[in-house]
Amino acid sequence: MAAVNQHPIVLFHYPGSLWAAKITAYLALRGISYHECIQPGVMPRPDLAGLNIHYRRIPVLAIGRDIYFDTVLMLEKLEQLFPGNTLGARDPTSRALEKTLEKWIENAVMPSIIGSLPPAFLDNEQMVKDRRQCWDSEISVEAQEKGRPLSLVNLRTHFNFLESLFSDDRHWVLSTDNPGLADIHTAFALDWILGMPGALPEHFFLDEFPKTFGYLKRYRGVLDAANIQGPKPESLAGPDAANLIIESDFVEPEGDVEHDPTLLKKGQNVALWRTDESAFSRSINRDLGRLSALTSHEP
Ligand SMILES: N[C@@H](CCC(=O)N[C@@H](CS)C(=O)NCC(=O)O)C(=O)O
Repeated sequence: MAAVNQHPIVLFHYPGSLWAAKITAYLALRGISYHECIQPGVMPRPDLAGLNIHYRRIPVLAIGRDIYFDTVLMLEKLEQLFPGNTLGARDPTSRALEKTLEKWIENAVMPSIIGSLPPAFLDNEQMVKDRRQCWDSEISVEAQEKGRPLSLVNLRTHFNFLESLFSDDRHWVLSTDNPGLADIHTAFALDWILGMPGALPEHFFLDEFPKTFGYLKRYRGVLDAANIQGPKPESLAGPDAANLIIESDFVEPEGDVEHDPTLLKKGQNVALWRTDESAFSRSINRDLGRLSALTSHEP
């Protein structure tokens, strides 16, 4: 098998994608070279369908011929497969805190961020029509207007939590010298909404949470510097990205189905879909294949 850094990385994403910002930040902070294949912001995505991928979320990451869905898995793989200047915490307590922050942002902070977006953000018929296929919740300018006050109140409590974390003037979440994975988890989504002029009410948070704003400014500064100094992603058209992936070797060994509590067996035909999408989305955005591996890390 070739050394892992000889395997190309291809990131499928679109500009403005909140979750893709997390992966691009990670790659930039580590100075890892990659290719990108820019996708439409709405379905269909023929470049992915051409690779027989029906998962509808962005980003999608290929390392060699292996394709990874969901940033949780992508970050774990990049940490494992590309040793050297990794960004993850080393000791068990910090690692546990890092994971907890990842989940806190995804499950608690993210809904407040999305709910805090100005209703005008949804004044896009094509995008609203597309996202209604994916989610069961009501998506409209009116629903956004109605839900926004609660989201802003919740967002304020999240800022409050961070303000107390930074009260001792630490620079980074785990008091490290440089930003680590815990900082990417904590900052990427807040950085995304702050980068959207007028998304948060002016001075609503700024006066109350100066240390958190200082932290987010630091994060943005380090990221801007890494983007200027580091390798620029090489853009590929869909067919070129597909060829590069198909002609690459698998980067990971095939693996096994380990003690699966639902008794799935290696080699069995399976369908894969996200459980957090609408019934309609689950019925069409599902991937079919033969099960190779299933572990407690990759359930
Ligand atoms: N948990 C997923 C979330 C990905 C996600 O929701 N991405 C958004 C874009 S930022 C998305 O795909 N929305 C629906 C779409 O673009 O079709 C991850 O970590 O990768």
